Amino acid sequence: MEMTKRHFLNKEISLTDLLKSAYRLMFTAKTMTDLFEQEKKITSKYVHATSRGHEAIQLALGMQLLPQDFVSPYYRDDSILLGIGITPYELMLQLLAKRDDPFSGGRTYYAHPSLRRDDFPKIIHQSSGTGMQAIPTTGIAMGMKYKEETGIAENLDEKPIAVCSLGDASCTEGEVSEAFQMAALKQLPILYLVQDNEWDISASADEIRAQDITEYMRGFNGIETRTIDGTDFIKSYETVKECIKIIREERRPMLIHAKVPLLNHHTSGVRKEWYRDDLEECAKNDPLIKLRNQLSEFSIEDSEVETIEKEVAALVRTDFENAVLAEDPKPEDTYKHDFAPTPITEEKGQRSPSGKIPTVMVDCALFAIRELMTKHPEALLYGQDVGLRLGGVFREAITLAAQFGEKRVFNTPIQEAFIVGSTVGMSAVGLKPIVEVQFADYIWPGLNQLFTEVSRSYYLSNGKWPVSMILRVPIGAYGSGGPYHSSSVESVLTNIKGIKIAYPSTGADLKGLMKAAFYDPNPVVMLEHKGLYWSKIEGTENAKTIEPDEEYIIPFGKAREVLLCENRQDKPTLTIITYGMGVYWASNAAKEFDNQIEIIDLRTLAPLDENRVFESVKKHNRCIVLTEEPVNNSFAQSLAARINDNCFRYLDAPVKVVGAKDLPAIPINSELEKEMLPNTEKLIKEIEQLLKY
Ligand SMILES: Cc1ncc(C[n+]2csc(CCOP(=O)(O)OP(=O)(O)O)c2C)c(N)n1
Ligand SMILES: [Mg+2]
Repeated sequence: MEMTKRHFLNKEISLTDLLKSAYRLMFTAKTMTDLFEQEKKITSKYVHATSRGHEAIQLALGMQLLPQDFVSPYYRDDSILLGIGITPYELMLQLLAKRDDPFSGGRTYYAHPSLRRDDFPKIIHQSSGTGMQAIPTTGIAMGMKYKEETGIAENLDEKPIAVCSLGDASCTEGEVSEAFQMAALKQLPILYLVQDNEWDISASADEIRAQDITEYMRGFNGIETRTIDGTDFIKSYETVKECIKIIREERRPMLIHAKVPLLNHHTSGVRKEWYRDDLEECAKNDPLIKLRNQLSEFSIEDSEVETIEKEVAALVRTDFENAVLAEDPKPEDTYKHDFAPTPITEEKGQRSPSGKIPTVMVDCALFAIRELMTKHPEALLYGQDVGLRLGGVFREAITLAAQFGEKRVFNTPIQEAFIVGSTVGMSAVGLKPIVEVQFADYIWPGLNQLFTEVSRSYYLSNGKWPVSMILRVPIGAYGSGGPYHSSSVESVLTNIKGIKIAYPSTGADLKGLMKAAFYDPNPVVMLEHKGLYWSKIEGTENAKTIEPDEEYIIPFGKAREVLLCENRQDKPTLTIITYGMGVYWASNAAKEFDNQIEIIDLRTLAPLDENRVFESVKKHNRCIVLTEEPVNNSFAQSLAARINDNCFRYLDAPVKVVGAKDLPAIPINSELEKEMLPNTEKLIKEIEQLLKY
């Protein structure tokens, strides 16, 4: 079968040739479904779902996409993949989680693609979370539009589009409506394809939705909808063609609501015979039978059809046998592509250039971003209230919109999921999004995207799609901010593998690390303590530093020596390992002791400068890990465990973790807040205890 996608993109193709090509592919999809069922013993090792019933609309789409397009198929979309030119053999390599699975190298399930080949449409990493592709894919469309509007788009005859495929039930999810909102608001070049089989595993449409997607779309001004029979290949092809043309030319969103029957199991693990009572009815609506009849209507000979079927059957069988024999990944492959290599490995530039006056931390960040945006047209900043009027609730982005314009610095709706998840798509089209959530307390609605999509993209696409983004997060307690404007969240973040996390405690570090974050191909969260932004709290004056020069950059994973002291014979000494506000509690507490305290500021929590930490602990034999978070199950506690593991023989006392009280929230009343949080006085007592040990 030498049917490549170029056949479909050849505009001269006759309708009969198109139908024959489509039939070949549709018959391939069916033959694969049947074979996977027959070979259950082998194929059931890993779960899979197939497109049976949905093939016509899927092929109609896949066959019309261009290499500059992006498509996000969901787990039932193996016919989209066949339609863009992926072979059964390649699909089966993923089915069996083999080493050469072109999508993930055996890391993820069947029909969870990611593709970055020059002559194919592009596919960013696809997760299993239903509906979760909506935001990243809408981010792609937002990136395409940004590039066009700022004059940095590639010059192509036909402009690229993004396509997001969704199951009907996934459209009830909140994140999907965030994506629709943004596509409608910004008029983005995206096609949403909703395949409506009226099933949500075993829950039926009447149980889970108040309206279908056609009705729902009436609430989104500016997304035009086509409602069609998705089992009719010709109708589907024409509708897709019309929509793609509109999107390519008019740069606005469209939605196709395709009604389809689900003919196969929900997945190989959740089987139709357990609960389906509509199978006979659905079988009457089989797109393959319809297409077969259309071939006859267009006078294509039975013998020709039979030849296609025979060729397909032979190919699918051979591909399967070869896929079964293909090698598995090697154990060492497990470790590849956790992070893309960063070019920033050394501290460079001038940290304290002469002739400058100290600058507050919030401005050091602002100046870093200003320098980056001046140099890099691909850099942009968005989030709540960062636009022209306010420049962020902490004025951390003030002047940026005025300087760079409202295309490059703009307000978003209150959509933390969109703010975080859209960076996946923006990064895929070559942009460098700098985004922010307003307070760490409001990172939670964005956390799903950070975990499910952003953090795993590089690893699960086997190194194809790093997500290069910066997420700025104002964090920490500051003057009675109360329970929803004071929280610390680093323990949750450090549990997400695949992201880097900085937590600088001075302006110079914030600027240097912001630069490193920008040039890092991986996702970075910048935790910026609100209480340090202006050094207004007594004892935090040193957060205000000389602003480093433009070249200044600090690699991640290098701690800062805040205060050094010698190991003494006459008196015990100890080291405090800390970050953020802890640096100032420690610095102020150290003044009460006679050269007995060393302070190490981690600066980045992931990666972590373990060596510097262990070195300091081994020198002083006593250690406090100091955090603003409640102690139990915290990042700090886990670091203490690592210190124990690595420095046990050197310790003269248990590693002590000092932090906030284990309570659900930080109360607003200043006395209660003080009671809950650590401070210099409380730390002094802990140090005294440990020195006596
Ligand atoms: C966020 C999330 N919740 C639950 C699931 C489990 N799950 C997998 S498929 C599915 C039903 C999805 O239905 P629909 O979107 O209509 O697609 P269909 O399978 O019908 O094609 C559910 C609930 C999931 N994958 N992701
Ligand atoms: Mg469904």
